[in-house]
Amino acid sequence: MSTPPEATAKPLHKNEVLKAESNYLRGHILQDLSDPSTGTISEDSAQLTKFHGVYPQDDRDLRNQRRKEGKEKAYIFMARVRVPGGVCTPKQWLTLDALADSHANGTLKITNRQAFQFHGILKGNLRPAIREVNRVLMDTLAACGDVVRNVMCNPNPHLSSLHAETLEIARAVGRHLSPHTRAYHELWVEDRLVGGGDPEEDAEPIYGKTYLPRKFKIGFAIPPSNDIDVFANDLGFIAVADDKGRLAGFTITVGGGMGMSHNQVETYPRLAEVLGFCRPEQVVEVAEKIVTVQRDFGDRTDRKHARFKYTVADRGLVWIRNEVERRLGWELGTPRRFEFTDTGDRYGWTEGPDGSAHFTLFIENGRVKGDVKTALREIASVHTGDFRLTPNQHLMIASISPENRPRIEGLLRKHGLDTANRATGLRLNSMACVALPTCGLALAESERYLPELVTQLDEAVESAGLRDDAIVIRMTGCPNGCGRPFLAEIGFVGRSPGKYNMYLGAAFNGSRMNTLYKASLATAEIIPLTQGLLKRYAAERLDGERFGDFSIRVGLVKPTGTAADFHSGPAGASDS
Ligand code: SRM
Ligand code: SF4
Repeated sequence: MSTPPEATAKPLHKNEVLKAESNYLRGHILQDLSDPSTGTISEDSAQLTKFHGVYPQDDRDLRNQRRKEGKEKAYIFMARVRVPGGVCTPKQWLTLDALADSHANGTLKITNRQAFQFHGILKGNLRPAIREVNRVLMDTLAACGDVVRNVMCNPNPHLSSLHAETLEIARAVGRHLSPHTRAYHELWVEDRLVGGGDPEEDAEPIYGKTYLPRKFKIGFAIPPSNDIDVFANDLGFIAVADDKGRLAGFTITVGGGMGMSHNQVETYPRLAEVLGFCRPEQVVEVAEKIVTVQRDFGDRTDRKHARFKYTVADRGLVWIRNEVERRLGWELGTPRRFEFTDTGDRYGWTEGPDGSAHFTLFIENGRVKGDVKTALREIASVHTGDFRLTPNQHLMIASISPENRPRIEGLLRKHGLDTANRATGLRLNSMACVALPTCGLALAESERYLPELVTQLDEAVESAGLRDDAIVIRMTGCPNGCGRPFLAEIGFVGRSPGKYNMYLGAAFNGSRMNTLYKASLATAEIIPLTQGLLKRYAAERLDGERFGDFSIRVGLVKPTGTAADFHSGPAGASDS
């Protein structure tokens, strides 16, 4: 593992020392979890438990009251269960459903990277909950932390014949880039953290002792769907078919990311750029080498500058490609042409050639609770196929056998879920991050506010005749960008309680970012302003023109951050 000379000029960030001295992610986690004097864990352990998929939080709704009462914050934990490619079994669903009630806040959150989150777990319930997750062959390892996160993949088994192969490759990449440390098993599965660890068993051949400078995100897109928002990923693979429709390989993209900080221009969201092409059997090796380039050259002195997007921006695509090829010992191919149509989900029924069927259900912001939770429990009890979490926080009940379909249709009807997908095109294309009350970084509401805002906008949508027009609207409670707001045709980013920056002009297919339209709007201003824009769009749009494109054409904003140039690799070239 080489250390670039320039990286030694500034002192390492303290997290680098913490990781190096943590004995492969053990640190003092066990002692902190066993400490009955507090409901939380120390700051150092909080950094390390992220690698185990666990975040200490507190219920922010209760902060003031607890302060007045002189009590410590209402500490709780979030645990993220990774689900490679978003596929899980009915048995796994039932286990998570029960755990949400017995050990968490009674809800399950489907994230926009095809994982599950439990919120509201008390410290004493953490280990039993995670042990139970592992019992059904799922885990929380590397769901957070400075490692490769849950690898995403388009969830639709019959959207394309490329799907099954691509899903397997995505899973192989996830397995290959999983941390090796035994600490996770000792702590959460076997419930015995052995102090020393075994240096040989623990060794991290890819990551080393200090893992990566920052989180690293990988996704697989299958055109024409860009549901995973491939350009928001550190590393993306875009499936390419040969002229017989078989998987020929992948166009590789690098350097995407959404996060920024308000008023800090040196931080910015960035679209990934096209790096090259590789064949299916080369993907795991390519992913590993790209990750090691970031391991060795990513900024370990400043965590706000530590994502791969900054390494790519600072060093340039040519340098990155040369370095990756040097490590591979062979040259990447010429990127192939790809066309994306949209970033949304295909709701409702789709049918496979074998007679099996799939039902994609709209779940607002991925929060599974109340009647929806009950319905899905009943469906999981009879379903013989699988569940697929979508990158837009929704759920596909997949591979429903012809015999079982009437029962599942009956259950959907019984709980009114057969009509959930009849919401307006605006709501069906809405996405919010979690934000309050659990997210410690939230500056404003998001998951609890966007549904209400959409309801207020729906009237204008209906009266302007836009009911069935898909318009991508996203909100986040802060500029970290979890809801990928900079890729929304209408994006809201929280600044302070009740105030949002409004962005317009992203491409419907996720290939162009939006631009700041108005800063620090109060919610009372947002509603009439957005209603007016929607009405104007309905009246003035060109035939087939998307809202994001319209915003640019009529001069509401200037376009920025386009990936359009990347859509033109030489079609059919095969030099890899
Ligand atoms: Fe995120 C941090 C929730 C997708 C960029 N994200 C957080 C934390 C863990 C807050 C924290 O660090 O204390 C949030 C937990 C809130 C809670 O109470 O649950 C959180 N992020 C989420 C989820 C659950 C949003 C959702 O509603 O679906 C998504 C979980 C995905 C998963 O399963 O792994 C989630 N986060 C994203 C995405 C979208 C994506 O990856 O496609 C992004 C933008 C893409 C990117 O990474 O650039 C994203 N999250 C961030 C950042 C900014 C990172 C940066 O380097 O710029 C943070 C803050 C940080 O890491 O310091 C963050
Ligand atoms: Fe929290 Fe900000 Fe991410 Fe929303 S965007 S979940 S507020 S970190």
